[in-house]
Amino acid sequence: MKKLLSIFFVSMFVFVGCAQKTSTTPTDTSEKQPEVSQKSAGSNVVMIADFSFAPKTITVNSGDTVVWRHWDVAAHDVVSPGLFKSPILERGKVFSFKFEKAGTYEYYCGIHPSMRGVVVVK
Ligand SMILES: [Cu+2]
Repeated sequence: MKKLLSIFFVSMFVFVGCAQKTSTTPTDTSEKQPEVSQKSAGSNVVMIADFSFAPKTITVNSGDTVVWRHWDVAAHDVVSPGLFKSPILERGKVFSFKFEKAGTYEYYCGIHPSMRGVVVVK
């Protein structure tokens, strides 16, 4: 009799375990990117990922704002000596700078100086 009872409890346990498996929790569906959503085409966005800037060279018009969007596991910043220095950025953070004058502006990551990029302003 005792054996029969224990079989009953085991089968109950298995049943409950299976029932819990079927309930799924809804995942995060928000893919909004509010910081740059007001930008028309997003063509002035430089992605920071895999220890590099992409695109490496971006060409914009004078008066345009360039947005760096960090999407890497490691923290990075964006430094152009004499022009700007971003705070240290982590995944999901953005930094923007408005380029008023035409020219070629080189920049790099202050943490990993081998990470380099160029902004060409027409
Ligand atoms: Cu870096």
